[in-house]
Amino acid sequence: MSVAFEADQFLGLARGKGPADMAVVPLAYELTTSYGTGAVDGPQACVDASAQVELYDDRLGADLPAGLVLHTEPVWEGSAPTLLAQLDEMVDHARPFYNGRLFPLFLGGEHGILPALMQAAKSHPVLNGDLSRLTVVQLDAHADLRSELDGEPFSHACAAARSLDVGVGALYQAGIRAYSQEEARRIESDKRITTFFAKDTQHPHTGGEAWGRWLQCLANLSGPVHFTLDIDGLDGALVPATGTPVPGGLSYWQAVETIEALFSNPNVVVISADVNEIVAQEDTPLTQFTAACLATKILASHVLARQEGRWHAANENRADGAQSTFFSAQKGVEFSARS
Ligand SMILES: [Mn+2]
Repeated sequence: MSVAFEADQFLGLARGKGPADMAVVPLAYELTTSYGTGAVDGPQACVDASAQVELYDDRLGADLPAGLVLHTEPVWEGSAPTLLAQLDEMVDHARPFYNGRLFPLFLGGEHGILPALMQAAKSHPVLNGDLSRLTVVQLDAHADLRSELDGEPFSHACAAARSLDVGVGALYQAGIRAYSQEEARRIESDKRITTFFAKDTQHPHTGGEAWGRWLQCLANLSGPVHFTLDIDGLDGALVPATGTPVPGGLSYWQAVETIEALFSNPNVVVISADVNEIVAQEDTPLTQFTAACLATKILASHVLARQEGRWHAANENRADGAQSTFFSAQKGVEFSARS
């Protein structure tokens, strides 16, 4: 069977017929980058690179989209004049993808997108306005737990801290190897945070044991999860164009193993994911292609979760209509209240 190739669609897939089951949502957002720039063009570069990714997934045993409908949203670009107003715009853009029927995969853009996505996730039927039920699983070189960077509390360097501030219940992070004293103290003191440091999981002799504990941690999770993959969690050699590439990071297969462990946990429903800090590399497409391969693994793992009955749980206890009043009342409050 020949399938029409569509250049602007993720994986080059033909536009699906009927309502979408999964959506790739590119967010061209870059306002607080502190080192290398270019994250604004990353999402489109990732969509372009995805045309070269194999559709076949070994765990799925089939080609994507494996009977489901994948929708690729046009690239979103914020137009509001301030950072906080752009985050509000992003919440409005992301919210429809949290209707409980779709699995959204957001492509960033700097990691500063995360608190906006969490704000939007509140309207997911399985959370029904209570973000404390949500766990965030993060792969990253940076803890992203600063109270502010360069005076900006919504900097990409604060993404995890602001997500906890808007109400996320628990945070599990791995790959962490660049963080401040303030962040080290917060990791020690905040009971919601569990951190696996790269110096332990990547240790040449004992790394395997530490990595095993991370996988065990993922296996013990339950309830709704958002997976946030900052590609700088990978070793800098794999993603040299990302804003702040850091040596000593995760291997590609550790990222794949994390995704597979999370999506195959029978007690977890992964309601959404994002792959962020993608920057278009010019001499070779390695950075954006690596991001596209992991984004594809996320989609394949979601399809498998549906096939094995781990997605219907997301639609139980649906409270139709509850989201509209909740958000019209909340709109803008958290993100305009700067301390
Ligand atoms: Mn980050």
